[in-house]
Amino acid sequence: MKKNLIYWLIILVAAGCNAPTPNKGQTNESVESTSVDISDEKLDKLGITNREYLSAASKRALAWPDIGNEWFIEFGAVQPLKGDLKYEEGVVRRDPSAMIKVNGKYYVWYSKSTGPTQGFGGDIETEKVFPWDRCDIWYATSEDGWTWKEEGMAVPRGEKGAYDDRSVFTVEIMEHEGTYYLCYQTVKSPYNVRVKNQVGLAWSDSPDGPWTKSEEPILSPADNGIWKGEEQNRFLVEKKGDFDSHKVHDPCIIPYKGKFYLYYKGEQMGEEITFGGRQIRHGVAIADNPKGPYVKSPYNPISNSGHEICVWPYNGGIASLITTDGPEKNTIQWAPDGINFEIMASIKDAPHAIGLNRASDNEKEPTEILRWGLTHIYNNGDYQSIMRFSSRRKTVHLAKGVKVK
Ligand code: AAL
Repeated sequence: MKKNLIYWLIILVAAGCNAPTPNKGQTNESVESTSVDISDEKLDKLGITNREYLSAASKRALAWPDIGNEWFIEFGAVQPLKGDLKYEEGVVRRDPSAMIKVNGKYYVWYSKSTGPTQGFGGDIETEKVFPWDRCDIWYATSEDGWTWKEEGMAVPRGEKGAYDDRSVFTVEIMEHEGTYYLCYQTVKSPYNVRVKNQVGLAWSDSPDGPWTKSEEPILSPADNGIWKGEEQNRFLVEKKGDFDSHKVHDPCIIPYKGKFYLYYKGEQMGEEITFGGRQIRHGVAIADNPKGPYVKSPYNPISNSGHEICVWPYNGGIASLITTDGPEKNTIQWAPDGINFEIMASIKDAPHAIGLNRASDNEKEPTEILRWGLTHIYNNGDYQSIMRFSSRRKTVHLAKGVKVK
């Protein structure tokens, strides 16, 4: 144990000494790492030739945690759905919620709108600025997860003047003690590029509704950013503010440790492109009751990358699929406490906007819940449809015809 600790200290110091110097002209004191206490087995596993000459990459590899391939998966090609949820020209169906199973039927909720997107160049009072603008929340049911029946609207946009009068979209479902909760994004008109996005909640004692909406949002962006000037430009700021100073998105509530953890994506005023792409991070807000009040964790942000929230309980902690944006995109992470996430696997081609299958046995193995579920694709710039994804664990890489016992 003690030897282990000394070994890690040496590795961390060695890795730290060789931290990159990103700017031209700056010098980096080159420290040779010699006599590093690493086992022969470890060197052999990592294929490192000479312990006296460790490259920066080898030092990083030596600092990796000793985990197996239990979290590593590969996604298959996405498949179209049948019935009412197959692609329909002129209709946007996107951002599916998780699926839950009630009385033998899968239920899913999603954002639905009609007509093309005009964008921000014209009259934002009358036009549609994004495919997710002017949406209501609809739902569908299925017996097998392939053929779906659209059942109707679940949650409409609010009355003129309400916080959700422009669009309600990107919904998630949670069932707790016989009550169903939908949490979703909201926008109030006018939908300009600086508009703040919030989170609303609706509840019902049946997945078929009727739904009661919260009178106020349950989550709002941090209000410590300052726009620069009056121009409609979301990149111009005096001060950026917290990671979620502009938008709180993709809400997903998980009952956890006797409380309710609302995971969400933050967008920041003055968002930049980093060396990993868009500056997108996740946060969590915690409540004693499903309806709130939700209090943002002081540890936020709890990711430095990612896009849509895709989280599930596993082995006493919370797992999270990190996609699309940031230096740690395309990883699966896990936090023993729901807050301090570490990378467990690095994957590729993760589907977007995943709707997990909450009816699956998520404790069977780390990624069991990702065996199949829902996602969306862009059929074109105007219209999106819901699709089905699948994944499999990969533990060996074999040529065609080769069999291993
Ligand atoms: C999605 C989500 C949110 C955004 C938009 C619709 O991928 O992150 O829902 O607002 O795109």
